[in-house]
Amino acid sequence: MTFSRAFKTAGGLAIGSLLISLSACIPENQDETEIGLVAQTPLSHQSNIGVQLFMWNWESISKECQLLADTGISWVLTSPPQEHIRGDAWWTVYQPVSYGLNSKLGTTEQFEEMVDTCNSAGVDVIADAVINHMSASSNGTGFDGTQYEKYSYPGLYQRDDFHNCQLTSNNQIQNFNDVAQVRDCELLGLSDLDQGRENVQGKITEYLQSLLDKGVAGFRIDAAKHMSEPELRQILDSLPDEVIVMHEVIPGGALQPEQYTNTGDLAWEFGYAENMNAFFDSGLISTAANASRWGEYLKSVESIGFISNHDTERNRSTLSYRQPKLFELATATMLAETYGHPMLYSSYSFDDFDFVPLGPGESVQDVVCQDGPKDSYQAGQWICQHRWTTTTNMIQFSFDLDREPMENWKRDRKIYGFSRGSEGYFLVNLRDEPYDEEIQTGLPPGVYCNYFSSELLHESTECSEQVVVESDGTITGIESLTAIAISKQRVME
Ligand code: LM2
Ligand code: CA
Repeated sequence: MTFSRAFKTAGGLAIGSLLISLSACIPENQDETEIGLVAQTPLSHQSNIGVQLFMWNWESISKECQLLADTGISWVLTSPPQEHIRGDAWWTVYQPVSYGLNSKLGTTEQFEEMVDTCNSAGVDVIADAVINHMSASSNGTGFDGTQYEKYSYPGLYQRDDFHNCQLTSNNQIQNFNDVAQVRDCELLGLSDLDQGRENVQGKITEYLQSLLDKGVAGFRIDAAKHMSEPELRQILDSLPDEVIVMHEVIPGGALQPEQYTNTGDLAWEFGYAENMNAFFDSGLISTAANASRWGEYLKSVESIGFISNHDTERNRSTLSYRQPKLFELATATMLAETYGHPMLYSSYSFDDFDFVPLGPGESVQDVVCQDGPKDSYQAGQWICQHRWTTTTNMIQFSFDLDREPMENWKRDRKIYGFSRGSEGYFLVNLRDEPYDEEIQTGLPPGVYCNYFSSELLHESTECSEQVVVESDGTITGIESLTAIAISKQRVME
């Protein structure tokens, strides 16, 4: 399973006066391992940049899709589309009670409209599939009126369809090193589906297929680690070949993401996000940014790199909008590096774990992107990180540098840089002060446009911030807390 669909539908993207040809992208089925050196310098798959629009309702995503396409984003990850328990918290959507689509994120019609709009714009929709479990409450009425009990959902599942692991006192997972517990006991007390049963496989397949029929391109498999890989495989194998599958497997304990990607599926590389956090937050960039760090990751071709997601921004294991400057620089670095399929993260500000901006009837409010300073958000404001100019410009950088390898590393305390072949150079300064030393870029002399900090790179070819490369290929200095991203494709003189 590959991103072939995205390649086919995206074609060429016109951005202002620029035409980005996606035909220069990686040919289908090309395996990076053939090229070698993958552990040191993974090759680029950056033409498949995605964004998680966390808790964006269907109407808001619909309205955003053309803009995503214009920026060069080719897939969007939505929050889970299915009926869920009632309640004010965002996480009610992770407790399904039926596979109907009316939810706090919108109606069935709004979901269909979103998928159609995004597909027409050339943006694939990846739906978050919560198929490990149902709900945790003993009984209740769902968002759309479904009457349920923890182990009984009308027309769907009955007691026998759930695991009863009997391995722990309360049937909940207690030891994450015990594979049987991780798979068969209850995650957070959520009733745990038995994916070995024919009825369960059938109902899940039907649900996923119904989303595909509406035009969804693929799925994030929520809590993949908590399902038996062969049983999950049986379900996924019954879907068409071109379906994109992204497993969420948080490493640690007995199971690792590698165990889920052996049929060409993708998985998030949590280590990448945590490592970015470690060296952006602590400044230990010179050690952490060692090329050998790639070796510990999932193969680039099967991984999704990211800076933050909805869980990690809450448990603070990664950077988040709370450190806007570092988040912005880390996102730029991800887009400049060549690892994996980058996923951007776009969220709202909160001061309480459970909070999501709601309107009437527990429905999520329409998104209004907040303009203004990045360091003073009020709870409930939508941050729309994917619209930040530095980010949209760096998407352009990643297209312009395409498959050029990372080389010619520069590492110093809180300074990290590398060239992209002989075509471009990227440098970031995390110090509270300017860095004055000469840095070798390997580029021919000239006045280059700095993608990172120039205004409106997408709307015009004008360049508001220029960088001079001297006759010996060096640049001198970089301001505090900023980045320089230059390429031969944007030389001013
Ligand atoms: C995931 N990946 O594997 C999601 O990324 C993560 O966001 C989900 O947790 C989790 N797995 C289950 O799908 C979220 C949220 C939890 C929340 C659950 C269930 O992070 O806090 O748990 O959804 O809605 C909530 C309460 C928790 C309670 C549980 C059951 O926060 O305190 O546990 O419901 O009642 C007793
Ligand atoms: Ca399970």
